[in-house]
Amino acid sequence: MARCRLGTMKKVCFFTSVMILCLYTVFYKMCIQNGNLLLKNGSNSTETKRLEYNLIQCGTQDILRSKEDVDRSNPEYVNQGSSSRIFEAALKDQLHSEIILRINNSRIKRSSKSEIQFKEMAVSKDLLPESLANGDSSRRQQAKEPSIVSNTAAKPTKIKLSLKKQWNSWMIWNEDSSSSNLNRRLRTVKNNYASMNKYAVNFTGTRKSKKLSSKELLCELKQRVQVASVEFGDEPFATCDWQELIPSKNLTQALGPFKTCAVVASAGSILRSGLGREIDGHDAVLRFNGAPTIGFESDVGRRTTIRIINSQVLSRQEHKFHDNNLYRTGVLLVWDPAPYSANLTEWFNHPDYDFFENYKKYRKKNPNQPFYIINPKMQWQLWNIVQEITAENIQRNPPSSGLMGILLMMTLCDQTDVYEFLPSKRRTDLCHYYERFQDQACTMGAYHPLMFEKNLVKRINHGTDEEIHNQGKVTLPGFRTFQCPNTE
Ligand code: NCC
Repeated sequence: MARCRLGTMKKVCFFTSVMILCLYTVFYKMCIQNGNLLLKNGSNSTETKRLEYNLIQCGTQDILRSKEDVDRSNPEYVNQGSSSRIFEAALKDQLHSEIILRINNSRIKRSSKSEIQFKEMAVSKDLLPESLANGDSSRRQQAKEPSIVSNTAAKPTKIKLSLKKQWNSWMIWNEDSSSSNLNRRLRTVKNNYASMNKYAVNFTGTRKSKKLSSKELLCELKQRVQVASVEFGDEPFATCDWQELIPSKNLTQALGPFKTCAVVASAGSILRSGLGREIDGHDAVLRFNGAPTIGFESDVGRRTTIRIINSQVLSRQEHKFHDNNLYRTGVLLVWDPAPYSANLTEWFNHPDYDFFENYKKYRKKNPNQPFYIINPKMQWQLWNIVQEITAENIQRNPPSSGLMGILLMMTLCDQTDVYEFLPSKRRTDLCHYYERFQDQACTMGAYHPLMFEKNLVKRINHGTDEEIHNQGKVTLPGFRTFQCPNTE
């Protein structure tokens, strides 16, 4: 009897083991093969590429221009001054976020942790904000995971390897990016700015019903955007003190023409690019705000021909504009957002940041360094075009310094190479190559309609996708080098 029971038990055990083995094999095959298949099938469709690109759109912070914006847009946001708080708030979001890839109604859900395998070259540990390094260890552990690529990450599984391969080859900016590509938080900020209308934007243009060709778009820029600086004699800059302060030669007389120019965006992704030598090989190099060269020469180069700064840099104490040697090199240009329809006098009486006194002070101290004030009409001429080629309402704020710099160089140079404005394969949430805080808003835009600016630049690129991928490089023709109908 006992022997019989033993026999039955042996049989049950055997069959159960076989069943488990079979189920395991079937389950394993389904997971791995379906995962790869879904991605392979998706590899031809632009929709899938777009969705794949969206995978990096998780985890956010917002760059807001002023305290006023912070209050109006969302009380929980803080500005750059407290970047560690921003950083921690964003990490909370990242930890809650899941990346969802929808392909043919199927969904592959990945936790934020697996995003680590997706980002090829993000941020190394030494770039982490001190706020994290000082936090309690369990939280630190948790917080680091979504934002750091560990060189010693556990061996990726087959599915992760497959995803990574696709990712690398698709890391090209989608020129039709829309707010659906933004995470929820950045989308909300964008919508708030689109309705806030701080500068009383009264857009009367029409949205382009058909997509303009690259050439048509270039002609719109060439014919409608006037790159100009404030000149002595323009009201209210007609008094004697201004005569001494505004450079006597205007922008285009003083600068250029150049054959080749480089525009260096300040994005963190330029770190470890080794682009320094190539950038310095251009006839003129443009940089932005407080972007340094010392200590970063191999990635960003050492020459600075022109520096565009926004009015915050000139007005806010923390930038130490008068004392920092960084600003002593090259030609300076400052811009400040003006109301959409304001004339120079109205703007002068109500600038966004009151930089005029500091401008005067700097000019008196450094009379030999050319320093221009950009005529604010340029920013809205440019904004109008970005809005017209975009199907949705963009932020009703001026474009970033980046797009203004690009337009300036297209005016002065026969060829302009722009670096890391469109993110390369090194894409990271690290806001600037010279600072430690991370904020996706720096690349995608919060206050500025930056994502839409990037769409425009992608559409007029004369370079290749490989160059965007490897060098974050876009090549743009100078306005002098092509003709447009009905003008020349
Ligand atoms: O960050 P910022 O720009 O100085 O960068 C210069 C230009 O590089 C491009 N960029 C930057 C970072 C990134 N991750 N991706 C990018 O594409 C953008 O085109 C950007 O214009 C500005 O436009 O003037 C801005 O200035 C800063 C800030 O005022 C200055 O750095 C001085 O501290 C703004 N940040 C804040 O106001 C908090 C930023 O929104 C725009």
